Amino acid sequence: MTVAEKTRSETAGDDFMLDRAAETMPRDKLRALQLERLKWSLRHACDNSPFYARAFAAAGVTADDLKSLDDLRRFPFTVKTDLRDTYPFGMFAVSRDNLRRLHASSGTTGKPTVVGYTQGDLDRWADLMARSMAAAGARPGDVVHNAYGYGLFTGGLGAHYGAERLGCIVVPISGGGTERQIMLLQDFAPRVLCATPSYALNLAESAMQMGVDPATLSVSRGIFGAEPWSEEMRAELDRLFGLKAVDIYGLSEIMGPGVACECDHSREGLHGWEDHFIFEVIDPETKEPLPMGESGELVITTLTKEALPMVRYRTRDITRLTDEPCTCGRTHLRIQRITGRDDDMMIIRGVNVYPSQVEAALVGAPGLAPHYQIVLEREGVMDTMSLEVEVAVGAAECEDDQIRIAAEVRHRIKGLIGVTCKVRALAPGSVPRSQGKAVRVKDMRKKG
Ligand code: DLL
Repeated sequence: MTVAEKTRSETAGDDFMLDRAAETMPRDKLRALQLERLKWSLRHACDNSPFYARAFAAAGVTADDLKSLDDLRRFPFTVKTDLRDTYPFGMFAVSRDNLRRLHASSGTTGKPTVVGYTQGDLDRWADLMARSMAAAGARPGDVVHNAYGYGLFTGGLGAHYGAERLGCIVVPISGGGTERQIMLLQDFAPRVLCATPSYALNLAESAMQMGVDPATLSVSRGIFGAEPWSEEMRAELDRLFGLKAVDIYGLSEIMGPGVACECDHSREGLHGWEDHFIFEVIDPETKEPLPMGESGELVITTLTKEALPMVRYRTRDITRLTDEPCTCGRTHLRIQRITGRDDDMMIIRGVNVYPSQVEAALVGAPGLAPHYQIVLEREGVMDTMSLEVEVAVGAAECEDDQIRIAAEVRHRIKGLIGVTCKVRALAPGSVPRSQGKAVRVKDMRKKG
């Protein structure tokens, strides 16, 4: 399929919504619904989860203290270590016979965090994921190539059941086996590609190596998430595949993918589904809620979760919210692109740097392929950052060219981010390729 044919087969301009009444609900009605559901959720948490009964008692609040949405700020936060401390099922608010599924996130150290779902939770997740995919431009009848990993990770099954709920035809390919994926992308002609952005990039590159121009593949929507990515990476994926790349967000502690998703109308921030969640942004230091529009840590409260209600869960994700109306007509507030996690933030000679800023400076730079790794080391008491970047195929003929490109990148990073770092420009194919969530940072600080 040529890019021109693809564009003609587009559904651009239609205003399909899966649940128009919910998605365009006037904000005062939305807030009234939130209050009603929040009262239920706090009561359910307190009555059925010994963890929350203790946490509320320690904070000196009861579910009855919530009279308005503003009262939520009187309730305690929940953090990831609460799940670890109560491993595996200690925070659940339903009995075992009501559970239908478990997922878990691997975590870098020790035990994973385990989350559980009732049948009702699974149904609502599929509904919200279907709503998200429709907002991103998927339509009933579309073939969906689902390259999110299947298993304990919520990406694969989350997108799978959402796509089925929307009425799509799912190709449950999972991650890996990249050459086979290219064959199936050609043969099954999907309209929608679901993957992490880094794996989508890997797919595009592998296609080119197999002599297939990814822009000639049939995919016209990419539903990409599960890791931080930049506008520059979006532009690169749009260009390589000739598609519209749309950002989707979620986390297993809250549900999985589909907590928020961009619409393909504006692609300016992700609609957070406020009929099922309350979103706050707090200052991570003072823990005080910040006014709309200010940047800080995203905190999410679930309104309808049965098995694992979450009260004021600190996501560690850094973003800001906007309630300005969106061109698509949806009334739910928008979460701006997640710039990173506060635990991913690096402090390099006093400058705060997120990996996504480095990505924004590298992707699209002349002579570079969009693959990189950040290496953190310690010199004395200072953290230092060096970059391993990759030259584009044909961009460097000799070592001198690689040295010149490295110097240009160093200059660019200094100009755009304000930090000095060492840069190694490596030959094409040297940086490890992603199969799922990309490992952007090699932290050598603890190793010596
Ligand atoms: O990554 C769920 C998911 C699957 C989302 C597929 C989107 C698509 P976890 O493995 O629990 O769940 O990881 C959650 O990943 O707190 C963020 O730090 C990060 N993350 C997820 N989506 C985005 C995104 C899934 N769109 C953690 N942008 C979250 C930036 C994201 N970071």
